[in-house]
Amino acid sequence: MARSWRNFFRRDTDEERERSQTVATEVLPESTDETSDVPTAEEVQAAREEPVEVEEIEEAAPGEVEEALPEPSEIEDAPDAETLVEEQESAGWFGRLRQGLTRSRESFVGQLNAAVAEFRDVEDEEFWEKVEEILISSDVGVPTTAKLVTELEQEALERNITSGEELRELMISHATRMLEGPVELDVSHQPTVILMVGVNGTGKTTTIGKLSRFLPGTTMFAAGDTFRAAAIEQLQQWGERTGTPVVARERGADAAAVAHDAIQAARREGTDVLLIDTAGRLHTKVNLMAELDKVQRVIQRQLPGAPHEVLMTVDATTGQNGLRQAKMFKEVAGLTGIILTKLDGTAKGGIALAIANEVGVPIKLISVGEKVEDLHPFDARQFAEALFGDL
Ligand SMILES: Nc1nc2c(ncn2[C@@H]2O[C@H](COP(=O)(O)OP(=O)(O)OP(=O)(O)O)[C@@H](O)[C@H]2O)c(=O)[nH]1
Ligand SMILES: [Mg+2]
Repeated sequence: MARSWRNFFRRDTDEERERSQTVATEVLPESTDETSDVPTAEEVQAAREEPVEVEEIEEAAPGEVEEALPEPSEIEDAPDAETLVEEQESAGWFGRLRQGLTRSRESFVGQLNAAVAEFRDVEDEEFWEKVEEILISSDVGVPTTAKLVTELEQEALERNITSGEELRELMISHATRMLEGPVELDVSHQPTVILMVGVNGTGKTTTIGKLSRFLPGTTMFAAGDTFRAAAIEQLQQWGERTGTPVVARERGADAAAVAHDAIQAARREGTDVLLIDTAGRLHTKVNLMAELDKVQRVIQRQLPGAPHEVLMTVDATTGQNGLRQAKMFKEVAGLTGIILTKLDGTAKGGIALAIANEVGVPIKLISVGEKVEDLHPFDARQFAEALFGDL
């Protein structure tokens, strides 16, 4: 089944999962020595209930957070999530995706088409060199291209493929396999905390705004980018547009303190999903990473198990640079997913393959434009078809 918003959010609660795990453990053999150190469910629960200390963070003065929280405004003309999903699907997401990938398809797929049209013989080394060249020039990158071409060549040889059409189908299935990953977004917690990270200008704030339109239940934003001028206002505008309350402090405030306030507010208000924005740039990269680390620690201490998702926006137009950034953020921030943005602005959509193959974090969402409906759950097969399919 193609990935859509309807099967994108995982909503089963901790309780439901625990119940299914209990059933599973009942059939397990008696515990062995290695497992005897594992705490019992009661011990885990007791540990969870211990008061959590947050030393670095000053508590917000009474009323301070409330003041910062505007009442969700009525959003006229804005359809609810269900209607929005229906509109996006009925308008044909695949068409929009193909449209978004036009530049990529026109450049490298055009070249690939020409090469494949001439394909006759699997043992034609020149043909494979040409394919390699095309893939590398569209940012698939050297290691990923080598892997893909080796696999393709091997299977084409085994199956004695002689037609360009069969070869294209093979390319689509190999690319699909490479792009596939656990795509679902875990929104089963109360509140679920999603931390948005990434280099400046890659689309963090915009994606928070867009994503909130599709999320089930109630949402809240936290303006954790306290560094860039106008970053707080930008998120507040999204808050107004989407009817979402925004927790913010003044510019220059401690980002971890904002996250702390926001978790308190989300708990108090019974919010389903809290989306935390972060800075993409600080004075130095070391500062940025230290800040992200502190934000994460404060979140974890306040809400064990959170953040439940750490999503990184990667700007597809930055190509191999984006790939390097993703590897770095994975080390520091422990990513759970990548959101590949601005695919409409590049002729090098092949970067998706490099990211999927080399970073080891699934691409969960893609964006092919600035509008809300340009954001969509990532579907490996659909993407490979849109990229390699006939022009
Ligand atoms: N064409 C196109 N533009 C996009 C897409 N996603 C985001 N943008 C634009 O990219 C610009 C930067 O987006 P932001 O959301 O402000 O990026 P950011 O990561 O929050 O940037 P900083 O706050 O500076 O760290 C905005 O003008 C967005 O509208 C996309 O998929 N396609
Ligand atoms: Mg931003």
